[in-house]
Amino acid sequence: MLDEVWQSGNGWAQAVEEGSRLDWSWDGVLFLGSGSSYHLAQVAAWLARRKGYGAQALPSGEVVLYPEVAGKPQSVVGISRSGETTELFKAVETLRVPALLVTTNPRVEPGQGFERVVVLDRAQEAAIVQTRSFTSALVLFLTVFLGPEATSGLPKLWEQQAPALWQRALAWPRAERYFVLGTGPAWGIAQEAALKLKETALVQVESFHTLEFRHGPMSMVDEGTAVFLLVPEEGGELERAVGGEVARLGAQVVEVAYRWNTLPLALVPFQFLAHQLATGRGLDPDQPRHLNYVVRL
Ligand code: F1P
Repeated sequence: MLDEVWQSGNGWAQAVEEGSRLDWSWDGVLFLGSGSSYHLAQVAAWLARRKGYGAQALPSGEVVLYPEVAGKPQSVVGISRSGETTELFKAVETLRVPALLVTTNPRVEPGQGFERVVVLDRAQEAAIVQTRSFTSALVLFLTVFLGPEATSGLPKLWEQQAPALWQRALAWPRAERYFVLGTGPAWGIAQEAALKLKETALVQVESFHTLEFRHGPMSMVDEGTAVFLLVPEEGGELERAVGGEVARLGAQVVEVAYRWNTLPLALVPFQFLAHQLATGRGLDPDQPRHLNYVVRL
């Protein structure tokens, strides 16, 4: 896991190239995925909607169970690191609309409902938990919806900032309970950050939309709590106000500032923290409990 995170830059560079030449009609797209890939589907759908495209994201499993809730999408964009997750292929088979697959698996070819496949093979990983495959596919969608000018500098920024991001995670609080909060494009990132800590280090962690936190979950806050607040560099007053309130309730609050095009750099410290917490608890980050590389039904 850790070696693969350190080598994230190659996958990001490939994602900028692939994203720059990816032409797909984005209107009416249903983004599908499972686990980490569903979190990414939410970020991609948010970026597409912000550009004015009708787009939504659903867990592939939800479409397998209730295809009617998918409505009538113009097309599907499936996200699957392995390119083998059964739920995704069953969902696409059911919907029978044009479909594009984003994967890191070079053995996957068009077929099984997918007419196009984008392969980020430089982001392939052996570790069971997703790290650089997630951030690379994120760079792909940021390139598509923000433009290559917004992401072309990311691989270099990664090389420059990676050691400092490791140190940042080392300096982050250790607590009995963690919350990761985010809004807009960072809501999916908050869910992924929480999943990383959960599946790798088995810690008590949840993610919420920041402004939803007052509507109940804040009851859980006390001195034993650390709250990570993903907040846009510009603006973010409403989100920061939540940070102020939970700090007054005794929580350790960590602000993680981001711009839309630097979201991958906001997520990586959580991948480092997951590894640090796991090894700190005597767990093997490369052998997460009850988790397989591919979920086949
Ligand atoms: C999705 C996924 C991963 C999780 C584990 C099991 O896989 O849920 O998010 O970390 O590896 O599979 P994929 O469809 O993206 O390959």
